[in-house]
Amino acid sequence: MSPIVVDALVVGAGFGGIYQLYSLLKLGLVTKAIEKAEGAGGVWFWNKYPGVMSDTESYLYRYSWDKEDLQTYPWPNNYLTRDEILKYLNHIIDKHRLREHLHFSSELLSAKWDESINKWHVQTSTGDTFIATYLFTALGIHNKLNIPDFPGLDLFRGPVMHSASWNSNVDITNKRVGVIGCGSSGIQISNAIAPKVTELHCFIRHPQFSVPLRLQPISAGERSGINHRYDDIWAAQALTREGHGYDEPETSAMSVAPEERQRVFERLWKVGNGFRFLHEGFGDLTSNPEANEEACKFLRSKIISIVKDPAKAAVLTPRDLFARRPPCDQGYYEKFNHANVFAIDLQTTPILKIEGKGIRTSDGKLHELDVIVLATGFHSGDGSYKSIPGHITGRGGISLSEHWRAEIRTYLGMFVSSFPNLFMVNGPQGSFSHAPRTIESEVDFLTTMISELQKTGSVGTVECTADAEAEWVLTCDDLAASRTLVNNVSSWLTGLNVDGAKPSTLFYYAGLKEYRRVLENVKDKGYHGLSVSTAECVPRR
Ligand code: NA7
Repeated sequence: MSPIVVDALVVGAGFGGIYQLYSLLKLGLVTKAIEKAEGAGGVWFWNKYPGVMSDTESYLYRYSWDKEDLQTYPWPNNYLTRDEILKYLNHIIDKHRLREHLHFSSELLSAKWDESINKWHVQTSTGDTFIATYLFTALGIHNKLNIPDFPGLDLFRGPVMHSASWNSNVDITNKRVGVIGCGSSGIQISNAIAPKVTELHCFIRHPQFSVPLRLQPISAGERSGINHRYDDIWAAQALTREGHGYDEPETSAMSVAPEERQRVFERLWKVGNGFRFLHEGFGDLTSNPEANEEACKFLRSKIISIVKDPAKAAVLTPRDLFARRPPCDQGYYEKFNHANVFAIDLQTTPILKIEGKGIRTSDGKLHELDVIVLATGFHSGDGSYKSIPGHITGRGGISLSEHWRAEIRTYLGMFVSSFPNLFMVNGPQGSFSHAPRTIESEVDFLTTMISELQKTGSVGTVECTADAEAEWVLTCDDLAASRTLVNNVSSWLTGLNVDGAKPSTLFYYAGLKEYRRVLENVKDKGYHGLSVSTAECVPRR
């Protein structure tokens, strides 16, 4: 098969890939996108487990640039289910005639930078070879599954499913189900399946603080109000840190009287949403351990008041800070008031092995099961890149996995030194903020950059300098240490959800407003930190 020659190849058809494809086509570049899955949606395509849904407000969980669509596209509730998100993304694809440029069921097998012609050679699982001037990877951060090395896992006689490879043909009704893990996925799954199963065994290593989601319908009046304010909403969002549509006061939790603190926490608990709980009441719950501990005390008391059995409540009550990515639920803790729902403390009794009939913990007990669910998360961040079978290989034949052997290193979360014309959308060390808007900020930056470089008519390659990359890593490390508590706990935010992993900084934690300011600044300074060579003309079309 002769190679497919394109200006740009986009990998991935989630929020990032779809918008990047749209933007490059609008620029007039010959662009194709490949996607491993048979449909669009990225992480939402793969995660089809019971109870899966978003915890970002529906009116914000969409693209800001399609003004007409913002007015007309329906969303019935304040939060979206997975199916609603997939429907929305497919609607965007069709509305903007992107489908003809998308190759589904086409996995990126390898990408090699060819220094002789300054192009990427990309091989896919369908046997296609692409020759691309620009390679945009929108691989997502929760792509490579984390399957812990439990001894005997293959000996289990029933189905074993990871949360992101849920098998809808497995009927869990009236079955004894074990769920290992209690992050967002484990909590949503446990909550959704508890009423259907005979027994639910939740294997919990580090319990998490879950705040009710408070799913509710949006009335026609509320929708109309949002429609009228949409431009202002997006403008205001871009000036916030988290970008989730709520106020972000600076007030320290420790600066108010304990009664006032309690009143605020109580209000936030009633409003719902973990991110909102962490940011809408006080400005320092995610950075000041003392303030965070006050939130923890409040949430621990909620867990204890909901879960009637003190032994179960003890297993479900976190001992460490509220510094993981906050999960949300719809009655999770209440489910443990049912006699058939069990909480197993893996810190006291770790999993010893898995046997044909179930999971044996270190106290010798066999938890007999029909189905095992691994809600054990992902090799988040770099896992999506390191798991590419034939690697991404840059200058001098070095692979991205080798480049990141000691630590993840990027510039702005989009560029990697020695990897010319490789642009990551929503890559590691991008901003930790509202995902669709963060993605839009990156895509807009990259597309403007390409557009400006194209105008010069003499662009060969663009890549970040090793210095810029090193400085960005330091910035990310400093921000994680000074503005967050993520280093105080083990979670996917530092890669420590994976057994034996080394901690690394996966995000830039100064927030959306600052991230957008930095990007603007880089652009205004003539793409500071990026080195542009004029080795070859990019063909104009
Ligand atoms: P998470 O949040 O990384 O949660 C993974 C869970 O799996 C967490 O409770 C882990 O416990 C647990 N885990 C991982 N390995 C083990 C082993 N070996 N033994 C026992 N328990 C284990 O993944 P999710 O899929 O829930 O959520 C990921 C993101 O997707 C989420 O934050 C949203 O952004 C969407 P641990 O805490 O490490 O003790």
